[in-house]
Amino acid sequence: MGILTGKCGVVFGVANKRSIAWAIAQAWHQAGARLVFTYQGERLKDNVHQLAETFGADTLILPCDVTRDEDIQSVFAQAGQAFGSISLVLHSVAFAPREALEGDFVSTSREAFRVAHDVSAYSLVAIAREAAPLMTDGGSIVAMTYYGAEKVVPKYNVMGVAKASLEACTRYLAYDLGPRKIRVNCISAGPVNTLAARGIAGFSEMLKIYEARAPLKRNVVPEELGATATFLASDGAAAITGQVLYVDGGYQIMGM
Ligand code: NAD
Ligand code: 0WE
Repeated sequence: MGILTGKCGVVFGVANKRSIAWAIAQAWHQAGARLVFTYQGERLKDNVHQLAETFGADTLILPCDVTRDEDIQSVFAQAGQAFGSISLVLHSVAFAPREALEGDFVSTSREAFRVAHDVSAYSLVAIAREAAPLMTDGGSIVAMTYYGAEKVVPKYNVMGVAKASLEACTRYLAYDLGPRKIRVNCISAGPVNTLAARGIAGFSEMLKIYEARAPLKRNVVPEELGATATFLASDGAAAITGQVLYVDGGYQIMGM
């Protein structure tokens, strides 16, 4: 019996085997949860099927562009039919147009700002709204964030502003949904080499800087994000809501 036995959930944000969402889904599955997966579009369909079907050929795998309300509604309608009620949601989705992560923040276009906030922050609100009616016995919503929400990380730019919004959305959702025993928290991960991180100029230097400065003198590994997300999803975290938990080797505490 795992600590999530009897709990059902929906996972947003698996693109490939390196995705943080996949590490967390594996941990939730190993802890006994039953999961529905979503993928962004046709391009990722085969990838996500290959991964998710390792949990059983009958695993429900649904398309969902989180900028489309009708996609989100359809996912929860089908999850409701499959499971009756749910208690877990993982939000592990972010996007800003590439050019907005390259130049100066001051150059951010209105459109890049809008897209980054729509995909990376508003989507949590839309997902929570559709998930909540299915969380009849309470629930745990977990979203992924990054330190660039709190301090300036050069080139993280509009994503940092969108993550600040995501973290504020987490607190307001925690307030709204708390009376229904639905908890909403963020995990702030140190840098992890995923699709979203690859191709970011200087990413391997960033990994070295974390290794040198973090109290634990190393980077976080995806399994550790899985373990933290499993704790947040479990009844052991029943009194934790609206929080940002840093899983970063301690990097965030440093002043110099
Ligand atoms: P990833 O590329 O594997 O995951 C990002 C996911 O977002 C992909 O699955 C992609 O399909 C999805 N996505 C983007 N736009 C979407 C849309 N319109 N609709 C639906 N899905 C969409 O990379 P990752 O590093 O695993 O990122 C997952 C989360 O972790 C993100 O929120 C990211 O900001 C956060 N995070 C990553 C790091 C890191 O260093 N990799 C550190 C801290 C936080
Ligand atoms: O949240 C992220 C990255 C999210 C992301 C990545 C991309 C790359 C491809 C959002 N949008 C896009 N758009 C693309 O076109 N991280 C926490 C990883 C990350 O990204 C950085 C970082 C870190 C850390 C960008 C600059 C500086 C640091």
